[in-house]
Amino acid sequence: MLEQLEQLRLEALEKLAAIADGEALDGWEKRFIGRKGAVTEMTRRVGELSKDERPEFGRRVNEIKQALSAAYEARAATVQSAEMERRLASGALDVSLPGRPKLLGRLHPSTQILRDIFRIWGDMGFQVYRSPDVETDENNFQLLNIPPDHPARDMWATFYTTREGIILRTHTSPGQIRAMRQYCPEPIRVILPGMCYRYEQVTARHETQFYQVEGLAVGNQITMSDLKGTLSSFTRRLFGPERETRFRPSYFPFTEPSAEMDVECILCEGKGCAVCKQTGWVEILGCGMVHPVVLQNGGYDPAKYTGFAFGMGSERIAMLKYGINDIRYFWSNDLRFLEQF
Ligand code: FA5
Repeated sequence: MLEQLEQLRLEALEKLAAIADGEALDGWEKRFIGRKGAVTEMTRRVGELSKDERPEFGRRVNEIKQALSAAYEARAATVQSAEMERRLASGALDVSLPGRPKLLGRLHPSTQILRDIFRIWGDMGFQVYRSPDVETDENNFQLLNIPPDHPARDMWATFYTTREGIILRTHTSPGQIRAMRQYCPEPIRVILPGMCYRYEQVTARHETQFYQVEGLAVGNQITMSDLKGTLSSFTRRLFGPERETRFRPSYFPFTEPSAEMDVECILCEGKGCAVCKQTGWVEILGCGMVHPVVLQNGGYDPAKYTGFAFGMGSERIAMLKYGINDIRYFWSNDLRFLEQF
């Protein structure tokens, strides 16, 4: 038996010396020194020996088991470091290469200009009032003094939905009715920002969806000079005091009198170009004194209250402020454009 034991020791050491990977090493451990391994099996055979031979055999088995365990540990360390070196060599990492920069998101130019606009109106005491993109025909038109079949409806090419009387808002003006009905009879000073939708021919100045920022002030002594003064103060703060502006008489069914405000074209410095249709001016907003019918629809008595309202296109304003010559850039998702802001 002692001889068998010795042979087992030599065979185990010989096999161990030839092992080069972790998997073979595990197999070796199971085969020779594991719970069901050959050396453990030998200890169980001690009963086959005479009483005198047993102590000597037991001692020797233990010695061999310890020696093989130590040899196993040493081999495992060598195999592991060889494997690590192999892995490093195959997936070589050049630490001197520059890292990959993390791409940071940025605010869309439309969002940036909206925030500029909110800040200025906030400074002038106007709070933001949100109203929905999907509106009723009643709020978008009828309560704004535009009955069904009124020719003024042609001013807003409308996207209809499959639900009778439900449309995508063509302007932010329906928010005026919502704000008035919520705050009546309190005085109001709000801006109503939001996306508007029109079934229009897309050109350098017209998109089918664009932001508007509506404004509404209602009180008991508000006049047209308040409207002109407030809007002039806004454009001075946004574009700087040197930029020329002008009011032109206009027509909206929900304001009387009505006007439009133009800003001198920044792209051609007022000389005339494609963006300003060779006029030197770009229209940025419509405005006027809230029509008595609309005040009444909002719950205010037009004999006691007056108000002014305006609706500005914020992409048009961004075009003027940043010298952008085509509104189509805003929603075409071209990173070369977006990354400039
Ligand atoms: C209106 O929508 C009125 N609701 C504005 C108003 C509000 C008047 C309150 C009186 C009182 P208008 O259709 O002109 O008006 O649009 C207002 C502004 O929105 C325009 O001056 C322009 O800056 C912008 N705008 C209009 N249509 C487009 C379009 N297709 N693409 C981009 N901007 C547009």
